[in-house]
Amino acid sequence: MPTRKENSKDLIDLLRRMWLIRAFEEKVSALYAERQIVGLLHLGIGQEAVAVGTCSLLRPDDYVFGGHRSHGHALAKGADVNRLMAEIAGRATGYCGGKGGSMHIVALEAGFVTATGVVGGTIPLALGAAFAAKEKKQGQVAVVFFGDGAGQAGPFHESLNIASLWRLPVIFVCENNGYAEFTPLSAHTKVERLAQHAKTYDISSSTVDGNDLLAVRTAISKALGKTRAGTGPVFVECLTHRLRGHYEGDPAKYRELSQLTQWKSKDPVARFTRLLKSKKAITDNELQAIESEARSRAEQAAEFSLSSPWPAEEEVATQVTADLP
Ligand SMILES: Cc1ncc(C[n+]2csc(CCOP(=O)(O)OP(=O)(O)O)c2C)c(N)n1
Repeated sequence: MPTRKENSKDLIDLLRRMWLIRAFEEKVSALYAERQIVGLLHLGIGQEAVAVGTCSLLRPDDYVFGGHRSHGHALAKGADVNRLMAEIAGRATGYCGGKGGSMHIVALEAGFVTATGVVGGTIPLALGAAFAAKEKKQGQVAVVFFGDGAGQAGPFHESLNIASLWRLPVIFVCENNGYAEFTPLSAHTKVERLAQHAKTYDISSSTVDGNDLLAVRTAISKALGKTRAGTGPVFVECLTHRLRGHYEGDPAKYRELSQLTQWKSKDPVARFTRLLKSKKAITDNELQAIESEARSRAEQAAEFSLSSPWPAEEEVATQVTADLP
């Protein structure tokens, strides 16, 4: 743990990034409860350390891909808070003109290439970006976030095989949160650690505590060192848990209360806060300021979104297919 003098500013910045995601998603949840936001909503509350631990080490020109639970990944890569919230709220000022919604975020200027509701769907797409990065020879990498459920999908296995074979600069970040929708890991695979699959395909891998921000950063930093050096893909499995249901409104009866309580005690935001406090790297005033700044940023984004127009009727059929050059 660095001393306050060394780089407490950097550590505080990491906490600030996690708080922005937490405040953003809590605001989205509140708007959903008020029916100001509709549709399916999957929140990553409790998983912020994976997004921030990973993206805080990336270059602006690195490519990031997400899935159905990716608000945090997009924010961590630098997506605009207003445009992201507006997209989730289905407004014309959103990243995809309000037609993509929560599961289809694209924030290209931030290097967040795309997300999808198709489980495992962006894993092969990340390989495409990695292939392009390899050709360009500028040291860029592609990072793809996915859950343990995606690890049972065909494209996951095909992608690991090709990435390894072609030594593509891609980092597979598996958020193993113990559930695929309502199904516990033990009921959808015999493979308890998803990193085992990486070994099958001769890919360097590690499994880390995904609620420990610094542990995630250490693993990703090592992965980046290898990948940027041209040695091929790396697989990082982060053990974590979502503190909400699979989707907002999910009663989550499949999960024991004791399990939830246990994971709440490992909440990554509170945990990193405790660490910084124990090392006297942050004051109570600084902590308060970080939380209130994040909450007011989320409030502003909500105001921006709800005062934005809906997509125009004539826009319905646009952006449906890609225009090939
Ligand atoms: C190809 C495909 N199959 C099934 C679904 C339905 N589905 C939505 S989320 C989900 C579970 C995904 O679990 P995981 O990959 O672990 O991600 P998590 O929800 O835990 O973040 C499933 C099966 C889907 N969206 N796409």
